[in-house]
Amino acid sequence: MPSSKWRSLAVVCAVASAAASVLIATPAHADGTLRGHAVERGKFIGAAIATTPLANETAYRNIASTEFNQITAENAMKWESTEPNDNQYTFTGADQIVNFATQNNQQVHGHTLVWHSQTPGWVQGLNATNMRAAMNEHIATVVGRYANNATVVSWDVVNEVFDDNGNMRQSFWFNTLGQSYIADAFRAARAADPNARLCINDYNVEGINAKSTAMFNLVQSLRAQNVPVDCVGFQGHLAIQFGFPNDIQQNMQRFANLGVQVRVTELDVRMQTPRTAAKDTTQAQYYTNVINACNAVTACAGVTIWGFTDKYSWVPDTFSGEGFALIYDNNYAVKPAYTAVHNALDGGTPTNDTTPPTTPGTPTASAITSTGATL
Ligand code: G2I
Repeated sequence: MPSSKWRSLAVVCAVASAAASVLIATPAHADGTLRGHAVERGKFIGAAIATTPLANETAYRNIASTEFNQITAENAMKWESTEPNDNQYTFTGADQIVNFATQNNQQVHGHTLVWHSQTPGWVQGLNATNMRAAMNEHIATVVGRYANNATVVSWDVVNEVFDDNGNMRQSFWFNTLGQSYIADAFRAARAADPNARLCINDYNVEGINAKSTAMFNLVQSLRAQNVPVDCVGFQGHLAIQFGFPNDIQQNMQRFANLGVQVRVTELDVRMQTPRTAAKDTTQAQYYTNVINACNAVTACAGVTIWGFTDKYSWVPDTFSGEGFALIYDNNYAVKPAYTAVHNALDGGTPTNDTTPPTTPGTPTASAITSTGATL
């Protein structure tokens, strides 16, 4: 299903891939950015970006622009940010993210349209008729704003619709509108931007369990009813003390077999404090495992990390006594987890290869196709 947005990505990838293929001539696995190696694989590597450090810190901007080819707004596109009052829209933060991405040849995944959290009280108190109208109008306005913007390619249409047991979450959306709000939201998003890829997103669905099976059944059912669900997002908020979901690849593949794209949307791997070298090693292995799983599933478009520096991670604010979940430390130094992501994308293991680089030749034509690289 070609679209202007998806075609434009193919061009981006072809250009970036040509540049990246020059990098291959440098010492094996020793350098290259995450995004360079991701493009070679036809995948994206992304980060959630916060608007305040983006505006204020050069180091933050430099890493955000050079290492990642995909961005998700950590908070700036949520309902409370974009429509804090009924029909009063503010796109300052959202536009800041989108403009940064455009300048840096990155693509934006819109997060998120319909969620029980970070949605203003005025929405939560509406009656059913007015709530459904407000939801449809919000989606039409927010998605519509970027419908002709080639940078914004996909949306989390609904977020976290299940509770931890895999039942429908008893949110104000569900309690007021019933389950039909989910199909309505997807249809409204498709109407607002026929070319955007539309995702359902949740946490604790990385492995095969009751919740991911409920997600599987819902996606299958929605698609059987021609509801335009294009993609499933596995958030990937992992913790080393809980073990790794070793069936993540198998789980992603069963969704892929439904015909949807899959992606890891909010990856981080927290640990209990204090941080130790041993915990860093375990954390790095988790990052490796996730990237390897995405690499192994053709329908996996890429992996987005939920931030990149521990300095701005949401984890310590939410989980007392836990942290250090990301791939750069508080001072923007790379951690073993960075090297893990790098090498898993690069496809090799670290070597001490000191062979001088060969003279770069003419880059070969990119093998990336629009299908293989579709975000
Ligand atoms: O909770 C982790 C993520 C789970 N999946 C959906 C994501 O959207 C969610 O992201 C987090 C952000 O990383 C936090 O930054 O969502 C939180 C809200 O549920 C965000 O936290 C909020 C704080 O609660 C607010 O106090 C703060 O004003 O961030 C706001 C902006 O810094």
